[in-house]
Amino acid sequence: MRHATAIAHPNLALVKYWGKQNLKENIPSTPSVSISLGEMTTRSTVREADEDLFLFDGKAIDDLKITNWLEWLRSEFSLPPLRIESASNFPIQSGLASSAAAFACLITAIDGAFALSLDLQQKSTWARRGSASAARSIPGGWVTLEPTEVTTICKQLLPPESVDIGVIVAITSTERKHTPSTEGMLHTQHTSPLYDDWIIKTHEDFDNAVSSIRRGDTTTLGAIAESSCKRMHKLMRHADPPLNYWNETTLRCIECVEQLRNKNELNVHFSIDAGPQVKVLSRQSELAEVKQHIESLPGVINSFISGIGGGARLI
Ligand code: 2P0
Repeated sequence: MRHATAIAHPNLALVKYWGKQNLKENIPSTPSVSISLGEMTTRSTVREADEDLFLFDGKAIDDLKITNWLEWLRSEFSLPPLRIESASNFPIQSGLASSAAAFACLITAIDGAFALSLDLQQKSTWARRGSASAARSIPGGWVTLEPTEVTTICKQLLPPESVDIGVIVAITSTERKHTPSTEGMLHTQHTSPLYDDWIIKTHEDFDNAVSSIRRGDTTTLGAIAESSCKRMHKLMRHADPPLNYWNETTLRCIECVEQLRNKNELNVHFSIDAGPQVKVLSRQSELAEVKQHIESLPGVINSFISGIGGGARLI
């Protein structure tokens, strides 16, 4: 029986993606930049079986996104029925990019088990067809994802240890998010009057972020990341009806980061995805100090530090 096990990390977009230019191929409207979160890991084992079965943390689940994606993959490759066993060391579907790690891990394990011989770009494309952010979890380190007319180009801009940045992840809720990202994105792009401006500004953010990463300028990069995050959430709040992923603790974390920057003069910036969790970018030498401040806030369930991780890989 053919089988393989892979691991992958979720990624944190410093310049964010929110909106699609091609729904069928799941191609984002804008380029994005991300870092791989090495402390958070999804592990998937794929093996040939008598029928398809998907187990998450040992429990059988029915996931339409995965079923449809497998059907698409089978239209190009001859694959047997699969038993897929996955587990993550972080809460899923709560704004921590679990689907990014999941699809990057799956295509890596399937490629390994059935010798599909996919190169990095092809794996990234298949991961994107499951979840666009998953395309960025294939290379690891500092990653760019750029749309073309028909596909996306994914590149590792720099390897993991190149820039002095770490991340504190603050968990403010373990509930599943109320609006899945795809649904939230389509609703936003169809109803928010700020959408056209978002596209223009995100292209500018992308160019500026790439050059500040290359220069190792973490202050400028942090400011771009924070403003991309704020712009994305403002875009959603202007949708009709408005879309809000934050809770009271999210706001408390934001205030804390602003204080640490303005009063304590720490080089810290926040980023928040489609959920209430807060990620704080900081110099590595200041991570422990920042974590102490964040975890003392009422409502923060727990927090942990993550360095920049590698790409999706077989183990
Ligand atoms: C990102 N997010 O760039 C943005 C920022 C969340 C906020 O990509 O529809 O799960 O499956 O492509 O990739 C989350 O959306 O959405 C996401 P689909 P995905 O990381």
